[in-house]
Parts: sequence; C-alpha cells; structure tokens
Amino acid sequence: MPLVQGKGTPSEASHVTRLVRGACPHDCPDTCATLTEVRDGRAVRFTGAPEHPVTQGWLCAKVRPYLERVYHPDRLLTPLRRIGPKGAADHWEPISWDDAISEIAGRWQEIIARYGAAAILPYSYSGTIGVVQLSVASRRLWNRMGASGLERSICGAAAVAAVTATYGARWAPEYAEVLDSRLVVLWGHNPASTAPHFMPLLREAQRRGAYVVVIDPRRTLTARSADEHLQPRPATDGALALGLMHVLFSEGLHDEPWLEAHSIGWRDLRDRVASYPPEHVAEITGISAETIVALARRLGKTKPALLKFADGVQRHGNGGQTVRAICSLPAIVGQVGVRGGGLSYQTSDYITYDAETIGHKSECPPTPRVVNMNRLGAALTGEVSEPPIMALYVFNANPLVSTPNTGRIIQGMLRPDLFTVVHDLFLTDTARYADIVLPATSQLEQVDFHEAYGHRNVQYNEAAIAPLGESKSNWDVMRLLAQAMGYDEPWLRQTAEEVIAELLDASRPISPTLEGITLERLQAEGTVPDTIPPERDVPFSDGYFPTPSGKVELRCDALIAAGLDPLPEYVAPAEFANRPQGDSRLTLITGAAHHFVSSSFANVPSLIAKEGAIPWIEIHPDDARRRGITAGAMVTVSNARGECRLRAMVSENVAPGVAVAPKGRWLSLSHDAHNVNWTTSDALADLAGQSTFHSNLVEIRLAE
Ligand SMILES: Nc1nc2c(c(=O)[nH]1)N[C@H]1C(S)=C(S)[C@@H](COP(=O)(O)OP(=O)(O)OC[C@H]3O[C@@H](n4cnc5c(=O)[nH]c(N)nc54)[C@H](O)[C@@H]3O)O[C@H]1N2
Ligand SMILES: Nc1nc2c(c(=O)[nH]1)N[C@H]1C(S)=C(S)[C@@H](COP(=O)(O)OP(=O)(O)OC[C@H]3O[C@@H](n4cnc5c(=O)[nH]c(N)nc54)[C@H](O)[C@@H]3O)O[C@H]1N2
Ligand code: SF4
Ligand SMILES: [Mo]
Repeated sequence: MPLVQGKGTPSEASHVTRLVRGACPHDCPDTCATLTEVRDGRAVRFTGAPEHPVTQGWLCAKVRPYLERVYHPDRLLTPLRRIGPKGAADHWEPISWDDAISEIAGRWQEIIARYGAAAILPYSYSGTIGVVQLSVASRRLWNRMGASGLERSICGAAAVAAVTATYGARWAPEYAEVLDSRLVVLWGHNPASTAPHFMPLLREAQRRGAYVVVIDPRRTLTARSADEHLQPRPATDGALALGLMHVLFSEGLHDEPWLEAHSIGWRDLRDRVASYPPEHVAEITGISAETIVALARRLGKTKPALLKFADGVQRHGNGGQTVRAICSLPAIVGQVGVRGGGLSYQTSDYITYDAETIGHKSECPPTPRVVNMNRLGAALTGEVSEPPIMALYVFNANPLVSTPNTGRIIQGMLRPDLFTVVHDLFLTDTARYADIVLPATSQLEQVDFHEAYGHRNVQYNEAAIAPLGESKSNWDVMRLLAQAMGYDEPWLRQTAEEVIAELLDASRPISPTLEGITLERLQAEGTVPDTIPPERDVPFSDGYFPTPSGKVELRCDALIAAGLDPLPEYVAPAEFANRPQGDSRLTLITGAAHHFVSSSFANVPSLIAKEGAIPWIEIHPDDARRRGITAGAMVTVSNARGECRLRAMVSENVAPGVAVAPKGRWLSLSHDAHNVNWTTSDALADLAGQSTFHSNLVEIRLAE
C-alpha cells in the first residue's frame, strides 16, 4: 500500500492524504498495527492494518473510535497550576512549559536537599506500554536522580514470577496455533474482551472440532460460546488444578516419560496432590467431583491440549500458588513443546533488552528503596518514612481510579506537604490532586517502539499528527526535566528515535530474536516479526527450559527464598479464611470492562454509552431477592475500606455469593464520586508483591 497518495475528486486534489503506520499502545496482548489517515494535518480515519498477522485489518470495540479520544474536547492543551484546594475540578491556571518545568525542578531540588532523592516517587503503569514512553521513561531520569523505585506489581507480577519459576521463560505460541488444538482450556481469562483477536481463531478451532472449556466464576462473553463452563468459587483455582492432577496421576493419565525427561519434582507433586481427591476439591471449589474427574480425563486423553490464561485469575491473596498449580498441568499431560498444545500465557521473553541501555543504572546512584505500587495510599500516609514521600510524579497511570483502596490514596494525596505532578492527556481524577498538571500527547502524536505480550512481532509507531496544543510525550518532558535538574548525560537528551536505535543495537547481541531488526527497517516496514528459528517455533519443543535445573520445575526450590512452598499448594487468601458462620458478604470481582482499558477510554462518550451510562454490578437473583434488590435498583457496595454506589444487574451470569463490577469507572463521572476500588484491598499476594483486587468481600444493600 502506498504510504503517500493524492486522493479523489478534482476539488480535493490539493489535499494530500497520508497513511501513517502505528501501533496500538494500550495494555492489551494483541498490540495491533494501526493505520492513520491524515489530511491537512488532521487524523481523519483510524483503522487496523490488513497485513498484520494478528490485527488482520480490524480493531476492537474500544479502539475503533480512537479519534474520539484523540480529539476529545477535554484534552489538556497546556500545563496547569493548581490555585485552589487539592481535588477540585476547576481551580487551575494555565502556565507556560518554562514555568512548569522550572517550578517542578525547583521543588524537587529543595526536597532532595532536605530529604534526599528517595523522597521523590515516580508512579507509572500502563497508559502506554511502549518501550520508550513507558520502559525507558520509567527508568532513566529516576535512576539518575536516585529516586525511590516502584515495585510494578499491580497487574500480573505473581503470574510472571510463577510461570518463570516453573518454565524459565514466558514463551508462548502464536494465537493461530490454536487451530491445531483439540482441547482448549481458558482459565480465568476473558479474551473476548481482553485479547479480541484470539476469538475468531478460537471459533475456527471449535468449528474444526476443538472442545473449549472456560473456567471463570462469571459467565463472561468468552464463556458464552464455550462447550463447557466451570464456575469455581473465587480463589479456589489452585485447589481445582491440584484436584485435576490428583485424577491424572491416580488414573495413570500423566505422561511419565516426558516428566522423567523434562521436569523435576513430579513425584513430589504427585505426593502433594494425593491430598486433593475430587470429593475434597469439590467442597473447596463448589464444582462437583464428577465434573472434576471428567475434565481431568478429557485433559489426559485429548491432545493437543492448550491451556491459556492471563492475569485476572491471579489477582488474589493466593495468586502465586494458584498460577504455579495451573501452569503445571500442561507438563503433567506432556503437552509442552507440542504444536497446538502447551501453555499460552505471554510472549514477553522472546526479546531480551539490554537493561543497561534501558536504565543506564551503572552510571547512577543505587535505588534507595522500592515502594510497592499497590500500597500507594499506605506509602503516602506513613508506611514509608525516613524519608517520607514528599513528591509524587504520576504518568501513564490513574491511581485514584485503578489502584486499590482509593480512600487511603486520597488521604495521602490531600497531604498539604506533598508536591504532586501528573502528566496525562486528561484532567483525570488523579490529576485533580496535583499541584502541576502536564499535557500528554496521544499515540498519534508521538514516536515509540512496541513489543507485544501476546504475539511475536515488534512494531514502530510513527507520529501521525503534530502534538495537540502544547502537549508533549513522556520522554520529551523527561528530557526537559533532566536539563532543568542539571543532568547532562547524553542518554537523557536522545530523541525517541535515537533511544530505539541504541536499544536495538545494544540488545541484538544478547537477543537473537532481534537479528535483522533495525530502526530503519521498522520505519520502512512498520511491523517486523521476531527472528525465531524454526526449531523454536513451538515453544520449548527443543526441550530447553531456562530454569536453574534446565527442566520444568514442578518443585521449585528457588521459591523457598520468596517464602513459598516449593510445590504448588492451595491456601485460601486471608480475606476468605475463617469467615464467620452465616457470613452474607459477597466476593466482588472487578475485572476488565469490555469497552475500556482500565480507566483509559472511560471518559469517551460513545464507549460510556455502550458500557452503560451508570456503572453497574451483576448479582445473582437469589442474592438480589434476599436483599430486596430488583433489576436496575441502585445498591450500595461496601466494606470496612469504603463503598460505592452501582446499578444492580440481576443475572445468572454470576453464581450466588459472587458479584461482578468491571474496573475503570472515573470517580468524577460517577454520581457518588466513588468506584469499586474504594472497596478493594491493598493487601499483597503470596508472591511478587502482587495486587489482590478480587479477594474482596463486600456487603451489598439497596441504596437509600
Ligand atoms: N476490554 C479490556 N481489555 C483489557 C483490559 C481492560 O480493562 N478492558 N485490561 C488489560 C489488562 S491491564 C490486563 S492485565 C488484561 C487482563 O486480561 P484477563 O485476565 O483476560 O481479564 P480480567 O477481566 O482481568 O480477568 C479475567 C477473568 O478472570 C476472572 N476471575 C477473577 N477471579 C477469578 C478466580 O478466582 N478464578 C477464576 N477462574 N477466574 C477468576 C474474571 O471473572 C474475569 O472474567 O486485559 C487487558 N485487556
Ligand atoms: N478493581 C480493579 N482495579 C484494577 C484492576 C482490576 O482487575 N480490578 N486491574 C489492574 C491492572 S491489570 C492494571 S494493568 C492497572 C492499570 O492501571 P493504570 O496504569 O493506572 O491504567 P489506567 O487507569 O488506564 O490509566 C492510564 C492513564 O495513562 C494515561 N496515558 C495514556 N497514554 C499516555 C501517555 O503517553 N503519556 C501519559 N503521561 N499518560 C498517558 C491515560 O490517559 C490514563 O489516564 O489497573 C489495575 N486496576
Ligand atoms: S486494545 Fe488490543 S485489540 Fe484493541 S486495538 Fe489495541 S491492541 Fe488491538
Ligand atoms: Mo493489567
């Protein structure tokens, strides 16, 4: 396709239409390739690239109307200074970039002189997941400063740690390999909303005879088209997986030669699962013993069998061990390294970046301490001291909407002595508590390089249009801040293109998958497949596992140091343990909304209309009846941490005792200025400081 073309009718002949290649920057495994049609400097059409192997020419429901986000009337166009109370919507004055940068640098220098740079905390997550605008932007400046580090554990830290401990790397098949599967188990994963480009392939596999099982307490969009849907009690999946293994071992359906050759600890695991007979597991999970036995037999006998999961299932107090148990299953049945079989979690480890180039750590002072992002509220209100956090710099994140235990975060952000800067495209709920707000560019206005976590292609995002107003990219702001702070390292001055070129050159020697991938080639081709040799096309088919033992570690002694049992085990999260008799609280699950990505897009009118103007919660008819709640009624959802008001959807999509209300709703666009994260817990899981959003017991009652 020509990238520059004169267009159409004679009257339009003077207009030049450009087609600009890009990458969807949002936190989604599909990382689509996009095409922006630009006319007279304005983006007029935004579509999926037809030639991209995953995108296949279409974008999901949330990103299709992207230009509505890019040209949203609420886009921030200049820096702002707060001139009223923290948290207010309308007490702002526009200021120049010069003033904003010198005020920030001045305040930081005072704080560093008095408390040390540890008193400064950068907070970011996944507004964009680009390599420059997230990975590099969240390291270089802060390393140079010696600021506090951030433990980035809000999303999938426990799963990453568990899968890495077990298999050594996050390698996964391409979506299209599901066409070779005969059995597909989607475990606590809702790709119809969260990995949409997997779905047409799954349907095709099903047409070709594959049997699809979904394991999720909610009847999700994905579950509706499955052949079988199991609804375990939340956070009991570890027990379910151990119960399946019990049946596999006791009926001799495990693949002993494979386990003998490629794993360690399988006999220990067999001993462990002896105490998980189906009847016992049925009591824990609420799934009948017959169903457990039938699924185990199916797993043992149907090959190739693919087990796919994502991060939702592990946002529980026991998330680490849950994933350890789930991800052991493909090994037990000898399906690892088999086309159409095995484990599909993430593709993130096909590329290894040179860490030094990302962060230039060796030239910087040591990171003084690391603050767990899930405990932001606690950290701001005294959990972190000596020095206390005196300055917060938020970019690529909206913690007042997306981080647990909102009430505590607000308490922290209201501290008069806390200096807060927020860099975003919009005056988000978080931005309202800032002293200085900086306007950010959208993906159409910035350059970046993207690696996907759901497929094996890298992509270049060319800027399609000029920055709106005075908005600037994350990296461009950090270059200005570095200069104002007097940091003169060349790696704090590079353009985004220079960063990408340097990173590719430095990483190629340690990452053979980057062979032949250069900035120039990315700029010319947009999408470039990772260089993966044929013998590694099916993950782990060469029998190589980069664990300490070189094998699948079903018993993983390295986990002992992390305080974990080296064998998968089921322990109920503290939130659910020792519940009093007759406890009528429900478990609130707050996973992905179909039309938003976390809180991104939750201010786009057409998407709010599709998702439902009033934030909703699904509860089972029995639970509703007992509380006098009818469909459409407003209910108060509460616990000791806080509360929010939602509209009841009475539905058998959820089992009794479970309620579902998607994440992402803006406080300022909700009538009570609250959302589900007022109730969620900032307790950490059993592994890697993981968030525990779904281990959340709430009362639900009719709102007054
Ligand atoms: N549309 C949309 N897409 C997104 C996002 C979004 O917000 N919206 N977010 C993106 C991000 S940041 C991420 S990390 C991924 C997440 O991708 P997914 O993990 O697929 O999505 P989630 O909705 O978080 O969780 C998946 C499912 O886990 C289920 N679940 C919760 N607790 C349990 C449990 O105890 N057991 C079992 N078996 N299931 C459980 C939920 O009911 C939910 O349906 O999606 C990404 N894509
Ligand atoms: N209750 C509940 N809460 C959850 C979850 C859950 O399952 N349940 N899931 C959690 C998960 S998995 C995740 S990953 C987190 C995500 O949490 P966050 O990373 O905080 O994601 P968002 O809320 O989407 O906020 C991203 C912000 O970045 C801004 N942004 C986008 N692009 C740019 C850019 O280029 N520059 C700058 N400066 N800003 C930009 C967006 O406008 C948006 O305001 O949410 C977590 N929150
Ligand atoms: S959010 Fe995901 S599916 Fe939607 S356009 Fe972006 S990468 Fe593609
Ligand atoms: Mo996430």
